[in-house]
Amino acid sequence: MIKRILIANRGEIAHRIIKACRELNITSIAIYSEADKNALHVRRADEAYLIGNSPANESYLNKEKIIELAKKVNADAIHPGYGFLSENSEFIEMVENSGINFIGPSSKSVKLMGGKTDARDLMMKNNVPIVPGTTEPIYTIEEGKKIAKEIGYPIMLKAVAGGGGKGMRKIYNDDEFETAFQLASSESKKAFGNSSVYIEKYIENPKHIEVQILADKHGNYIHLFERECSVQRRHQKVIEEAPSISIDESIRERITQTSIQAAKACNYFNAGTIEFLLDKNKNFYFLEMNTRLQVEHPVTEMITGFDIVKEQIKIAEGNKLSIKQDDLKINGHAIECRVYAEDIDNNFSPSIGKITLHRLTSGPGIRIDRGIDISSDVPIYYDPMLAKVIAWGRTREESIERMKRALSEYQICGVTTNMPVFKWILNQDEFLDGSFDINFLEQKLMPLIPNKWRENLPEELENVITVVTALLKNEKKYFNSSSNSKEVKNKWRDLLYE
Ligand code: MV4
Repeated sequence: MIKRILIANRGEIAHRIIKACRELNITSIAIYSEADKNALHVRRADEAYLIGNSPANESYLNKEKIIELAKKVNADAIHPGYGFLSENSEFIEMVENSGINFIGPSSKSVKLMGGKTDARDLMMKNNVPIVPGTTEPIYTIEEGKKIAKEIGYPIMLKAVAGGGGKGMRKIYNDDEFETAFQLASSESKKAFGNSSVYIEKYIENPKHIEVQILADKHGNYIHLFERECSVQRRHQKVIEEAPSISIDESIRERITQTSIQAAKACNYFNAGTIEFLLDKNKNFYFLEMNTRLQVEHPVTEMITGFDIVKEQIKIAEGNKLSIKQDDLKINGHAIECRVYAEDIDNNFSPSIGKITLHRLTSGPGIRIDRGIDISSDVPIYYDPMLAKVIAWGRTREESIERMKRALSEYQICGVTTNMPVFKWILNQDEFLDGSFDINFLEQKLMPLIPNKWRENLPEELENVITVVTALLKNEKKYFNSSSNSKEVKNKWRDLLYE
């Protein structure tokens, strides 16, 4: 029996895991860094312990300290959340050896899927379609060019130890090969301590689809359908949905069964995700496996009515899956918007500070998973995701309408957020008709960015600005020859923001 869970994470996911613990009558134990002394996850957990200084290396990434603390406070289990140590096979092995229950897959499965060529080889041998290319690293430029000729340009070089887009290079012809090979190798070496790269055919304008799977420690496997994750920028997802508008019943049947085969191939247990690229002809190819709970798990929870985090805990305890495949149905549609503290007008750089206003919203179909509250600090040290707004509806259209309504009510002041971007995306034809792909934001949104994206202030304050600007119209010191009332209004807005 698991009675005490140490949550080796922070922010909204730590908060989410605390809720699952509470429902299961399990004591939640938070860890926190100096920067997070006042954080929401610390206040909401049953117990909380300072783990170290603010930099992640000294706190949320400090393997030894976390395990030492877990032992000291008699935790039966560790939930790693996502990011940080969640896919660190070395850490997982240390937890396994300490006798503490790891709420996630085995270190073996994680290690196996972490090596990209090994994962591709394993998938190929288990009838999971992979992108055409090599299942071994390539060591010389001559060898690489020969293979490129066989598959045909354009191709991609990818890091064997990689993931998430680092060490990746697109190549269109032989002339580009040498430089790209050297850049990809040195980038891989720097990012992962391993310079090995391999080749894949480059898939143009694909969609990014992933399948949620769950498996127990008794060899039972189920899937929880797919998620659509193509709306992203620089490998950071912005909007996710379930189900995908591009997947019909026949593809769904194939991609979900393929995902179960993939999970079985690495003897997987607990929650995992199989990532695919879906090309223009609706062929899908295995990309990689995420051996952890994902940020976007709530959209799957909303369309299935199933609590993935609670099931993770029960699986770790050794229980059989609590639900059968046939009992799972897609009910309606769900969308998630990731709210980041970032400044659109300043190259999306993180916006740090104190939350001075946090006006939540609710209503039919709305769920907000958040790591902040009023007066929370948004530190520079970690990922700046503040909250996830999730909207469920009977149809995709209804979920979009509810999302727009919720976003118009949800207010965060003190830091700038990316919320104006959602309002733009949710009104685009490509988004509404489903023709968007992974390049949608880079191609359609980024050219618009030089415009002012700052959100309007609450209506009352906007009215004050208008009146004050009108009153000052005749005061020369507020207007020089080049300024107009729009600029003066913006100045007042900036002042009121601070
Ligand atoms: C690709 C690809 C096109 N062709 N592989 C990016 C992150 C890494 N996990 C895999 N990625 C890609 N691999 C081939 N053969 C395009 C991407 C890609 C991408 C994939 C999923 C979601 C967003 C993406 C953004 C840019 C590139």
